[in-house]
Amino acid sequence: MNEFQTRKLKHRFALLDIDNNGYITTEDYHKVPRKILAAFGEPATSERGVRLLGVFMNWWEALRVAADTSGDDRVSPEEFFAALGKGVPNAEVFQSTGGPVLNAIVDIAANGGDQVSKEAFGKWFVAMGVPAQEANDSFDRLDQDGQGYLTRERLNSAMTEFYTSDDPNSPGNLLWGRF
Ligand SMILES: [Ca+2]
Ligand SMILES: [Ca+2]
Repeated sequence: MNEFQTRKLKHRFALLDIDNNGYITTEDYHKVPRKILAAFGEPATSERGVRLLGVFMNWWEALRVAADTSGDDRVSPEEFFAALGKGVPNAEVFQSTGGPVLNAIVDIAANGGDQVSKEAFGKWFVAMGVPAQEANDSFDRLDQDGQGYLTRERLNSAMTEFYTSDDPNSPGNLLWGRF
């Protein structure tokens, strides 16, 4: 990994470790979707709520299988970097579970539509641990034509960029804020 990739994965790890105990565990993956549901006032028992909790658990399971080589049911920074630092094939594994997560969140954030407003984007990313100002700046970078909303497709391409691009200034690399 080059210096940029290392910084990026450290940043991503820190956000995924939402309870800040130094490891990514199932607890983090319990907390984040519940924070998102709370931000949007969506019940955990609604169809969308149940789906969100489910896709987060699938994501955790995929990450655990791919990264937890020590088998202690927690992913250390070293394990995370080893699993995701191998390049694009691993990024694709991560995306294959990230895609359903993105769709489940957009269904809530866009209230069944396809357009995520700046306010909704802010609620979403703040719930994931990004500072509010960083989330605002990230939205503005992604909304290149100033439409005031981001489509599912735009968000998906930004996420792909995050996991595959080495351009430090690409909007996708700054999706979760500056690092
Ligand atoms: Ca943690
Ligand atoms: Ca481990």
